[in-house]
Amino acid sequence: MTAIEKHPTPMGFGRMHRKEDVRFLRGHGNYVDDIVLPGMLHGAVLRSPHAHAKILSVDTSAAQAHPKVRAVITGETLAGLDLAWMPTLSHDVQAVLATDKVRFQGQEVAFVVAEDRYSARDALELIDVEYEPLPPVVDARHALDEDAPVIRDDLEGRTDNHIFDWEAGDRARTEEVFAAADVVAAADMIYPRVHPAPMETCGAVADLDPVTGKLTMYTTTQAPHAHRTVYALVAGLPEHRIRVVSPDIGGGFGNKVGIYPGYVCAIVGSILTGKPVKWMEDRSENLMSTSFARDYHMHGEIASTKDGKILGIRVKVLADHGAFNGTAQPSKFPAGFFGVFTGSYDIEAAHCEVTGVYTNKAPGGVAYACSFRITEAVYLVERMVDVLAYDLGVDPAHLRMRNLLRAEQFPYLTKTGWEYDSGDYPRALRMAMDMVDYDELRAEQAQRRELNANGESGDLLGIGVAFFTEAVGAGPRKHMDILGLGMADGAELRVHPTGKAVLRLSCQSQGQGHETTFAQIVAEELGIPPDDIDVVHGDTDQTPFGLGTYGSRSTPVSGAATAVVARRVRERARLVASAMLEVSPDDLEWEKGRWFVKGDPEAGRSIQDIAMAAHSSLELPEGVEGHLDATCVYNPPNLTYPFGAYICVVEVDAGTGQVRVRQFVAVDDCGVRINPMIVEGQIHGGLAEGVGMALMQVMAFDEDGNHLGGSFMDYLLPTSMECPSWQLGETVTPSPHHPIGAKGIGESATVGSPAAVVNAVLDALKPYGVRHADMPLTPAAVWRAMQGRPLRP
Ligand code: PCD
Repeated sequence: MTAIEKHPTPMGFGRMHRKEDVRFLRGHGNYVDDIVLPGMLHGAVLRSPHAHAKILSVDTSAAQAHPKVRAVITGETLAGLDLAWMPTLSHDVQAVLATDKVRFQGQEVAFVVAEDRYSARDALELIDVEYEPLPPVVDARHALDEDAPVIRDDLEGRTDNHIFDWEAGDRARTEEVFAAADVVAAADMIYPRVHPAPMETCGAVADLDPVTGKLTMYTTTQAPHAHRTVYALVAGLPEHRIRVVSPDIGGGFGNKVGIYPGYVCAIVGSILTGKPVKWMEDRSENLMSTSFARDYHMHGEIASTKDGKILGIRVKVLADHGAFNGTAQPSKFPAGFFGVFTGSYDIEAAHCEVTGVYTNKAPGGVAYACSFRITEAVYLVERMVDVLAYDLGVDPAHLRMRNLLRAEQFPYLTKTGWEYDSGDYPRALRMAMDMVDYDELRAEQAQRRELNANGESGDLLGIGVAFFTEAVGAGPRKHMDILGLGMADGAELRVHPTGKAVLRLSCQSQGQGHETTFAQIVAEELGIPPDDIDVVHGDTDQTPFGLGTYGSRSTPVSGAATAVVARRVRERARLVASAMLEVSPDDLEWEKGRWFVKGDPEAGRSIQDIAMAAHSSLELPEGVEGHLDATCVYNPPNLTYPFGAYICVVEVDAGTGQVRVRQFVAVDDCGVRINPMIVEGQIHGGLAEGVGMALMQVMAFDEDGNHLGGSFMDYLLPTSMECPSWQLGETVTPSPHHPIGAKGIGESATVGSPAAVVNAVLDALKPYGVRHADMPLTPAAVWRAMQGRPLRP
């Protein structure tokens, strides 16, 4: 069934058109840039042209004299307010506006507030900054060189660019396993710096009411409550006088998790002028200064027996964190959840080491469609398995099938300490292989290779397989926090007298369709039609506290909170129904939408009737105060572990290196699906992102640290032209610890697909003896990889 067909609205889970699309499709969405307040002023940021330079002086007098300028803010101004530096999400500090040095090209140096956006931008050109350029550190591999310039001399006692060392697994045991193995395959690979690049850039309207002292912050944030608490802690503003409103968001993908200097400047601008101040990034500012993702240099090794039983995996990573350590992940995980690099395989030992370094690049390290570095981990292990298959001369799908965890091994404790909750991996891989007709494809490939070798065809055929396990739904609060805030989330459900309901959530949709799916969870639990349930999010004055949406945690955490809260309402409804029917609550039985007397199905009351009675003069039973409303804070007992098997088929033009994705089969298992149509849409989007990263995206820099991808002319987004018609399959292995058995899905396809595409391209190049090549596999990169190599049939 395609999304265009009309689905009848289900009373619970099932395909249902998105409620929010009524406004989106008619152009009635309300984004931050749509917000216009009386007397509102506009801010613009002056950015550094240098990657690394000392600031000698900043002269703002000409800008101040501009007739439409109301304020010019510099690092000095902020230093006076103790706001020149702000904490990052990784216990570092980041300059809001530079005072001493600039540390990456595009860094924020000054902020102009003017009557209109154009004047603000014009006035930026009137600011005169004198810089003394310093040598930059551009290549992370030289960040720890003896003579490397020290980037963070603002930090006391700093003599190098080292940030952290982190390890996981058992080094000694891994060494033993490797020493005894028949085969060890090694490879170096880079997961390049990429960018979430949401359609809507980041921005804010800061409105500090000079009379009440209340700050209202309309902003593009995936985590409104966390932002509010951080503003309170950093700026010393009373938290109850801060309201963060996240209106409609045009895509987040991790880009809207952090707090950016522009937001803080907009707040200071509003304090100084007494007016609301809007600041919206343009595309180049978004690509150059806000959160990048990945940038991992990885050395992987995989050990196996000579007949292909994988024994161990070890990895060394050099992580480029840019000029400020601003990665977004739970505090105890400096390399995010990279620890899941053992992937989906049954192995004996594993070990990894990650070293983080500063370079003169933008800060970030966000979980771009990736639950905290899982994309890097999955890419590593899935490339390593293919490298092993190459060295052993065996089929990569068969090698995977032989080593995948088996259904009876769940719950499975990995060698690095993750407890995978549930899965049946071989079933998913078998389904994907059946869907592409794997043996048939390999036969076609053999024929094609013959033609290639005889010079009768220049089209190479490649088949790429990838299997992934993700860890999403962070997380159990005793292990996971961000800046000390435990990663639980809340839900509140109010049922009005007439049986209509409003659900208030701490998580925040950026396009995922929460207004629909979360209403469907309540509908499933209570039998109230989804159209009768309003979902409210994105306003800290109206919703319960929680850490927000990223790492595909909404369904695992807030989705669970929603199911629990609906069950609490159901239990209260049972007590009210027992009073209405004059029977003991124990004699009542639930069927979707009503309580009825056991053995007498006619004697029942609908949830709507019960809601009215709960607000009426009916004598309520002991312990029921009235109303049916309930709240819940959900502290997940574990993460959820969605998984999938992907097979990609590509054709590569041997003359030009151009890659065409001919076919892509994706079998995903995210447990119980609330809305299969939305789930499929999530997968389609993620697969497209994977094609983008594998074939065309990298945030490149020249040797002076100049950013080479500051627009969509250079930083390419995949379109339908580069994507095939996706073929999806599904298996359903419910999460045993989640109230409705659901696992997250939002990031699965972005996590799993890059390896499938790269494996396919390298499979096509196999006759040339190409064992590995780094993303992005642009025509130039593919062509370069083939050069000078003889074609072997
Ligand atoms: N679901 C269902 N079922 C299941 C699961 C799920 O139905 N089983 C659905 C839900 O409900 C929603 C969706 O689906 O609606 C999704 O989900 P999840 O998985 O839970 O997720 P969330 O949390 O909600 O979200 C988040 C994600 C992320 S994270 C990202 S990147 C991306 C995704 O999401 N982003 C985005 N997707 C999307 N889409 C759109 N449209 N937009 C956007 O922006 Mo990060 O960390 O932030 O990087």
